[in-house]
Amino acid sequence: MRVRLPIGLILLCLGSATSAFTQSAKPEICSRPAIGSVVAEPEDLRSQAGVLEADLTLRNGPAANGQTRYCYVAADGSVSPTLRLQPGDLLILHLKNELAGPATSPTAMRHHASTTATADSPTDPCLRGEMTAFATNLHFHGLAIPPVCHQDEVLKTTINPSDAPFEYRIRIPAEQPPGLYWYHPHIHGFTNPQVLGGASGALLIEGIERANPEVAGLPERVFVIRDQDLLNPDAQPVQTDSMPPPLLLRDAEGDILNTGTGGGKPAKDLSINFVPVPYPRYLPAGIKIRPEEKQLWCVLNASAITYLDLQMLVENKPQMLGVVSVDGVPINANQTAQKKITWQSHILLPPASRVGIIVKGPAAGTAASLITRTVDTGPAGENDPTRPLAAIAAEPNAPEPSVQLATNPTPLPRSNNAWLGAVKPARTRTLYFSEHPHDPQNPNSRTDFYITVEGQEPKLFDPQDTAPNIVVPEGDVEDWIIENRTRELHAFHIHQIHFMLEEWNGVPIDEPFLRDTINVAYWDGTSPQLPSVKLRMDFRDPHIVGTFLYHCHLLEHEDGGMMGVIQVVPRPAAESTPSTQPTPPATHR
Ligand SMILES: [Cu+2]
Repeated sequence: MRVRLPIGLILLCLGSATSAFTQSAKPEICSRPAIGSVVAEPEDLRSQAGVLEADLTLRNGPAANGQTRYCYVAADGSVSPTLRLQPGDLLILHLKNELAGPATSPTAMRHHASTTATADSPTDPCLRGEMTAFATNLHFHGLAIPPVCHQDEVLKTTINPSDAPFEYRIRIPAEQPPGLYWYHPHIHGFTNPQVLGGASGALLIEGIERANPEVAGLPERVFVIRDQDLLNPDAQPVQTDSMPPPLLLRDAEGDILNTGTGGGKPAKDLSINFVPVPYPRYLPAGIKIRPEEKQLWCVLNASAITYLDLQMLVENKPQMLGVVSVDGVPINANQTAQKKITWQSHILLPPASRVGIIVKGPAAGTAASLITRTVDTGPAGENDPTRPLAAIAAEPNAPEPSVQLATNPTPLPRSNNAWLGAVKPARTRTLYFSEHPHDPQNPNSRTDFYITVEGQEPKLFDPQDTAPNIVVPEGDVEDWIIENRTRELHAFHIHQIHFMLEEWNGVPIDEPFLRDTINVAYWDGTSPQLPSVKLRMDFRDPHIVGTFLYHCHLLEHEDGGMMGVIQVVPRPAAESTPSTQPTPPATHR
């Protein structure tokens, strides 16, 4: 699709061509490990005496193939470090924006007339609200922290390259469940190019061994799986059988559509801790582990659009993986049930989801690998074929991970909150995903992406119109039914809170944990019954009062408009909140 660049952007591109992008003597910005190299853990930035204060700089730069890479760089040079904190700690980040160059995407350009800040933009980054290709901000995905500027506010907060370092000052709630969270930019219209380019990092709330003694003493590792544009977009698939190569069609975003075969050219390449595993040969990264050693792996799918279905193979046989946490929340942390591990042979991870898994190293001398299996994303979805991520080598001298969980942890106190599943919802709402191609006959025509509260007019998210689509009193619990009226998967995410999956396509589910991101199945095009999830939404936490977002976490869809605004309004002081009451809940207005 032809895109017309605004004059300002053209001038900026020309200006930057001689500054940030062509000085060959400088070291490569956001350089990446070699294909096939051994996976290194991200560096840890750890809180001390209850405080983690750190400088982070967001940079970008061109790769040899012309793609734009993004990365966070800490003062010590570490790239996209893991922020490690304890519940109750203070996190102080000074974020400097050093974005430069021709860094925009056709997806973003289509939806936004302007990609550069205007001359009269507000000087206060908290009030600016101008989403441009060179602006950035931070979202702390999964944390139950206030949606206000300098904490976790992304509707207005925009930090420009000319700004001084911007301070984030966040108190991790004492009740924040121990597990894996993450940080990434959230500039509407430009989140996709920044995250796809690599702008993401892990945030780990330590102490899962206090919620689950079965992981006490285990070495802990962090793996961040990201997607990126294909390094070899013109290569033909390497066929491993006699199947004819599948017909490749592209959607309006230029992504290769789901072939439905499990093979063929993927829509995106993948990397693991930035080690690329590119199509078409998928030379795996290397993971070393001592033979039969048990480890806790904290895995984040930081992909912009790629679904993962993780599996570990030993001698080509799937291994059972012990899931101990999902989206940062330990399994059965607050219930009397004793089962704190669920064993699975493969784990679906939509974009933005995390999982903590107990993994056992293979016996010495056996071949093992970490793969992602194909995900059927629907006829309008992207092609996510089966492919390896890493070859796992069992070596007696493999280096031990730098983090080892406490061997004799103090158990976490039980939450005073009633289990979400036992609280009566105040009301039920229905929301639905829908898409509208401008030319239904042309799969390459522009598509608008919507998430709509039933009864309201479908409307593309507009950062200039932040009137809430949904208003909820603090303290309430609601049931939300999220329908998918499209022919591809979507991943529903809401900021600030976690929710409980109650029903999957109308079938009751009993999950003893919470999520902040959930896959919604695609519509087959004929069934009268639309695919849906029913979620119990928890607005009891007073920390989250304010205005924030819910959206699809497939970032092309989010940038394309599939996002809405919710406001949690404070409950009058005279009215007691039902947050600490057991069932039956207090009455609701
Ligand atoms: Cu979506």
